[in-house]
Amino acid sequence: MSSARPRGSDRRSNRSSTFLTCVAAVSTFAGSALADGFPQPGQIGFEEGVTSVANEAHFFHDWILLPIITVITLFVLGLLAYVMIKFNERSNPDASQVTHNTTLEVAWTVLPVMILVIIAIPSFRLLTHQVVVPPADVTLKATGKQWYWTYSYPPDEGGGFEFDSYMKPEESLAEGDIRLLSVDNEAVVPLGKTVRLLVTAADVIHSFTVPAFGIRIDAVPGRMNETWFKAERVGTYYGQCSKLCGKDHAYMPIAVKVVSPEDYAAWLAEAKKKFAAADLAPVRVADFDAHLVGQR
Ligand SMILES: [Cu+2]
Repeated sequence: MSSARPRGSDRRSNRSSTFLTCVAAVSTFAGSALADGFPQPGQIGFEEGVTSVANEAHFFHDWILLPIITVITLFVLGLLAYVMIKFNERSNPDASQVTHNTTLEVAWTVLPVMILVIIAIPSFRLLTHQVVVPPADVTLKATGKQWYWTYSYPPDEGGGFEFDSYMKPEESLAEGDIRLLSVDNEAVVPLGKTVRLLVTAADVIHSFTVPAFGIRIDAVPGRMNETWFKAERVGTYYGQCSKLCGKDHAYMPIAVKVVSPEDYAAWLAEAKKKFAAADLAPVRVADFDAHLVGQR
C-alpha cells in the first residue's frame, strides 16, 4: 500500500527522531555511569567525576584540550588539502624557488608557543589542585600487593586496623556484584570529607586508580606517595591497578564506598571489632614470602 509509505518529510522526521534517540541513548549511557561509579557497555567518554579534581580534569579535557586539538587538526588538514590541490605537479608545473619567509617562520614559532602557554595556565592550576593536599579529615593508606590491596586506618582517627581487599571470584558473585570489580572488603570513606590517601606497595610497583575521583598514583615499594580526594556523592566507586604488576594484575580491583559521616562512624566501630586481629605493623616482605610458602 503506497499510502502507508512515509513521505519525504515523515522520513526526515523519522531520521531526526532516530538521531535524537541515539543522542538520548548515549546520554543515558553516560548518565548511568554517573550513578554507578563503574563502566558499562556502550559508554563513551569519561566516567563522571564525583570530586572537584576529577571535574576539573574533565573540564580541562573537554573544553580546553579538545577544542584546541580539533582546530589545529582541521587547520593542518586544510593546509594539506590546499597544498595537494594547488601545488601538485599538474596544476603548478613551474615550482616557485622561494625558500624562506621571515614573517611566516616567526609566526609558526610564536603561535604554537602562545597556544602552549594558554594550555599551561589551566594545566598547572589543575596539577596544583591534584598535588597539594589540603588539610585532611581522614587518612587512608592503600598498600598494593600481588594481587590485592590492603587498606589501613590510623589509630588516631578512630581506626587502628587494616584489612585485605580481594576481588570476588566469578563463582561467588552475588546479585548486584560486578564481575572483575567487586571485592570482598571495600575501603570506606565519609562523604564530603577530605581524605588523605597514602599509597605504597609491598612487592612490585602497582598503581592506585579511581577514575570517578580523578586519582591515579603509583604504589612503589619503599616509598609513600600521597594524594587526596573529597567525594561529593554517596556510592561505590571502582578502579583497577594501573601498572603491570604480574600475572593477576587484572584481578586486583579497587572499590571505595562513600557513605555519610554517620554511617562512616558506625562502620569504623564495627570494622574495628571485625579486623581487630590484624596488627598495624608495617608490611614486611617476609610476610609476603610466608604467604608464598603457604601456597606451596
Ligand atoms: Cu598491581
